[in-house]
Amino acid sequence: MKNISNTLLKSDVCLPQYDRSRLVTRIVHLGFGAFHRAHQGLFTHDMLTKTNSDWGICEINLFSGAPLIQALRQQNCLYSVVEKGVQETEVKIIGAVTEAMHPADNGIDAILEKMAEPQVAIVSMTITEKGYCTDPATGKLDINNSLIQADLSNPKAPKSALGYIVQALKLRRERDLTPFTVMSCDNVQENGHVAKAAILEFAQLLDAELRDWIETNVAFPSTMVDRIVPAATEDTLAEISSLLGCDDPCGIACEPFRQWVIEDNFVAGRPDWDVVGAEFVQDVVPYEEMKLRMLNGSHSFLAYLGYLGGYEHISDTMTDAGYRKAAFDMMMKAQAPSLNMPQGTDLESYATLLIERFTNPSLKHRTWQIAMDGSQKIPQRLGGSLKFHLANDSDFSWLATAIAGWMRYVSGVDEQGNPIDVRDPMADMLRQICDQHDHNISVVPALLSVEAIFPPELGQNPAVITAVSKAYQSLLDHGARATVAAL
Ligand code: NAI
Ligand code: CS2
Repeated sequence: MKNISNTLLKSDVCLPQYDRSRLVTRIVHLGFGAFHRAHQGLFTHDMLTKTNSDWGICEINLFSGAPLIQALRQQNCLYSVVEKGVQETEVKIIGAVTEAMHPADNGIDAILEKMAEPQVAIVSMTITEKGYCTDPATGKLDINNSLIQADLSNPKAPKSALGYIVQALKLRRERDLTPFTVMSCDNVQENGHVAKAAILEFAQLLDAELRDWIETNVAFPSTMVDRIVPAATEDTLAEISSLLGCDDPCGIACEPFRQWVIEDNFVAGRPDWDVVGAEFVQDVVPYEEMKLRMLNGSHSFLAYLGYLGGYEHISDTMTDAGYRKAAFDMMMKAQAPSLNMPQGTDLESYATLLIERFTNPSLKHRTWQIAMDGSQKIPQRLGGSLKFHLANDSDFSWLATAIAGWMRYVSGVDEQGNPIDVRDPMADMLRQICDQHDHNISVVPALLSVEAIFPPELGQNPAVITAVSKAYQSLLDHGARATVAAL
């Protein structure tokens, strides 16, 4: 079959300009999703182009995505990334991948053995917020999570990412091998600490000595990752085919912007991603908070209120002056004041650039996609700044409106009475609460009482209940567009 590895590609499409046979699998990545392909995959590819490094990546999907892994293997582990600016489009063929595996094809043991290979130095992850099996409000391991329950009763045949990592580390310890670094690249605040805490807690339930060995020997750097990479649609794949001259089911389109700030804490070496723009720092937390609150917080605001207002894509919301102003104000008035940034950080320029990025009409980033998994996202995107405003008695109406928008959204019915396809691990429970209150304002305190999302200091706070109720009532009375315009 004609594919990216055996076809003459269009003349302006470049194959990797380095000898791929020199690559060794030193990174095992869990989560060959849209984001990783356009971010870590591309950073590694660019680094391989510029240096003599031999760091290659074995791609693994643990759950869905088996066809993607099969397709990747069929095309010699090559795939394309299309960077779409407002005017220009650039196509790159990524050569950094050495292998691709899925438990459904390769079996669990083969994956564990891969992770336990002596030269593997980093296990990285983009497994979505819910992949950490933690309670979203506290960041602690949720031992009632069904994957965790399954892995505790059968640790040699894990299902969760945590289960795979702990079992692979166990094998390495038994074989007297060096451990690997666990590097989370998910939009989770202090993602390294969350991964570490969840892994240690899980290991403790299995084997306290193993837990101590992991704590002493494994590094869990936190990272701030940024690049807008919408899920590929049929249109995206058709456009990629026409740019390449052949199909690429693994192809992905994204914005030109990219940023990666990494805590420099690795136990078995690391690639020099800094030669291609990544930053290694001692403390990632300020960067993570800035990005999660200003970018992701306003993204969630635009996702819920945009969806309810009838806007399909983030770029569509930016054509509405009310949404555009509200998003900028949310960044500057609700989120920026809550941040503690290193001296010289210009948050206003950052916010202006974010609005520009959101406006890019070439990116078809669906409000529905960002609205997904709100129960996992809201605490880290809105919770910290909400605490700041409560302590300072300052205005948080943008945050309250975002929460009210989420509440209206998870009811599962839009402003025209049409069903909403709500995707969230807590969707059924949230829907039940909404149904009990039948779109009545009393749903606000009821949803604010869900402690996995809102800790009591926020959910039971009278100022929060009042502000969210006011915004919710406005959504009921006037709809999303008017509510946003009035902010
Ligand atoms: P995606 O839906 O394309 O990929 C999700 C990946 O996570 C898949 O590989 C899937 O196999 C894996 N996964 C899902 N549930 C899992 C679980 N319970 N355990 C282990 N693996 C699981 O999504 P995409 O766009 O790649 O985003 C993934 C994550 O990357 C996001 O949740 C976010 O944390 C982070 N991210 C995404 C950005 C974007 O613009 N798409 C930008 C910055 C970060
Ligand atoms: C988005 C993010 O899907 C979402 O929740 O807010 O994936 C966003 O596109 C990225 O974090 C940008 O770096």
